[in-house]
This record gives sequence, structure tokens and C-alpha cells, in this order.
Amino acid sequence: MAQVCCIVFGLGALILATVAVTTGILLWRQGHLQWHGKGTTANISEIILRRCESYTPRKGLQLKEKNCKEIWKAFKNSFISKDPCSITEEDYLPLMKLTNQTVPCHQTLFWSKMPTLARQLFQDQRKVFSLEDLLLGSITDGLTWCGSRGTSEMNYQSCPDRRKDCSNNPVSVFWKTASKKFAADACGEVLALLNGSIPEPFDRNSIFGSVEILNLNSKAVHLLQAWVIHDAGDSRDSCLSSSINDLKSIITERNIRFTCQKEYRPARLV
Ligand code: N1C
Repeated sequence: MAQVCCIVFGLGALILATVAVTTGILLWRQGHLQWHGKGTTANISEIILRRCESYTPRKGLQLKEKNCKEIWKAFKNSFISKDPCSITEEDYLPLMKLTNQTVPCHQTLFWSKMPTLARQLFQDQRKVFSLEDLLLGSITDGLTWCGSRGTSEMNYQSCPDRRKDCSNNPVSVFWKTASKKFAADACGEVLALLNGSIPEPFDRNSIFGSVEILNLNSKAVHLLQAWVIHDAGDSRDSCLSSSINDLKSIITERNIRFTCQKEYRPARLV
């Protein structure tokens, strides 16, 4: 009996010790993470190369040439071995050159705070293209990346968070640079898909609000149509909200015509 007791006690102590050590290691690592954001996405090189190889432009889009190995190299060189809080738009220029692609007039779609699925359905129906339909946006969508000064390794543990660490981090500067060009290239009538289920469908601090609308070429774009998507049964008229009014003022001050319409989210997406 005493022997059984000893074995049970010993096993219990062993399990407790293992749990304590594992928790200790996890807490220690968390406490020692350099940045507050998620680290580089695991297998990022394979993901980008695979996405790049399998990319074919949607009907209506063109792509002159595609060299995926060069694209991966340019992507990596934009941030590797650099201070992840001092990334500049120039760092991404070689990558932008290799992935140069434009959307035909009247077919550019901007969005803000919109779930991917709702966006995709809208895009298919209207035959419009967003940045993620272009090679550059499609290979990077949803990924995180950063490096550190003085090493050619990626940082898989943590990357700078825009708010808590610094705004000139590799991911934020990338979307800023890519969105700037995407907007500057737009022409004719453009569409913007906004989320009517949140208090402020238009957010001045978003990429749409702080980069895209300010970089539209007002000589080439004559109309911005905002579509505010609501959940079924929501009777608010967001087009009359102060947030959409702000957007209207910014757009009309830039000599671009503005319209807004309320749409219900398709039932199968609710
Ligand atoms: O800040 P947002 O939206 O207004 O940015 C959306 C706006 C779109 O019109 C796109 O052209 O900016 C472009 N864009 C992307 O295409 C994109 N894909 C993935 C901006 N950001 C993009 N992401 C990631 O979503 C990226 O990590 C960025 O920080 C978020 C912004 O989403 P948001 O606030 O809903």
C-alpha cells in the first residue's frame, strides 16, 4: 500500500513539475518578446512563392511578366537586415517595379473594414478589382513579416505593432506604399465598399482614409461611389452619418463627385 502511495505521489509531483516548467518557459518568452505584434508568418517564403507561381490575373486584368524568384528576393530585401521601425517607401520600390500592374478605368474597388467574403462576392458581381486581385496584393494578403538590424534572419517571434511600437514597420509601410500606387493609378469612376455595421464606416486613420483618397488623381477620377453595406433589417441610413459626411467633404474638395448608397449584405453572408 505504501509503495502504491509513493508511486502515485511521485507521478503527481512529476506532472506538476512539468506543467510549472512549461508555464515558466512560456511566460519568460512572452515577457522577453521584443515587439507587441505577431511574428513573421511561418514558411513565408514557400507561401509567397506558391501564391506567386499560381497567380493568374482575373479576367479583365493583365500582367506583362512574372519572375517569382526575383519577386521573392525583392520582397525579402525590402526589410531584411534593416531596423523594423525605420522602413521607408523607397525600400519597397524594387518590389513594386517587378509587380507593376494596373486596373482598367472604372473598375477600381477600394474597401475599408470589410470582411473578405463580402468583398469578394461584391467584386465578382460587379467585375471590379481590389488590390488583392493584383499580384502584389495577392501574394502578401494576410501575412506578417519583419527582420532585425544586423541579422539576415526573419523575426518569427514578434514584429512591431503599428500603435504600440512604431508606424514605420515593414507591414504598415508595405500597405501604405502599395495602396498609394493603387489609388494613384485609378481612373474614371471608382467604388468604395464600407462597413455600415460599425459606428464609423469611414475612418480617417484607415489606409482608405489616410492614403487612398488623398492619392486619387483628381484629373483622372471623376466620381467616387460609396457603397455602405448593412446587415438585413438595419434601418439606419449611414449615408447621412457624420462619418460619411466627412468622406463626402474630402472627396468633393478634391473636385471629385461623390455619391453614397446603402446596400444590404447578401443573405448568404449574414
Ligand atoms: O485600412 P483600411 O482597411 O481602410 O485599408 C483598406 C484599403 C483597401 O482599399 C485596399 O486597397 O487599403 C488597401 N489595403 C489592402 O488591400 C489590404 N489587404 C490586406 C490595405 N490593407 C490591407 N490588408 C491588411 O488589412 C493590412 O494588414 C492592413 O493593415 C489592414 C487594413 O484593413 P482595414 O483597416 O479594414
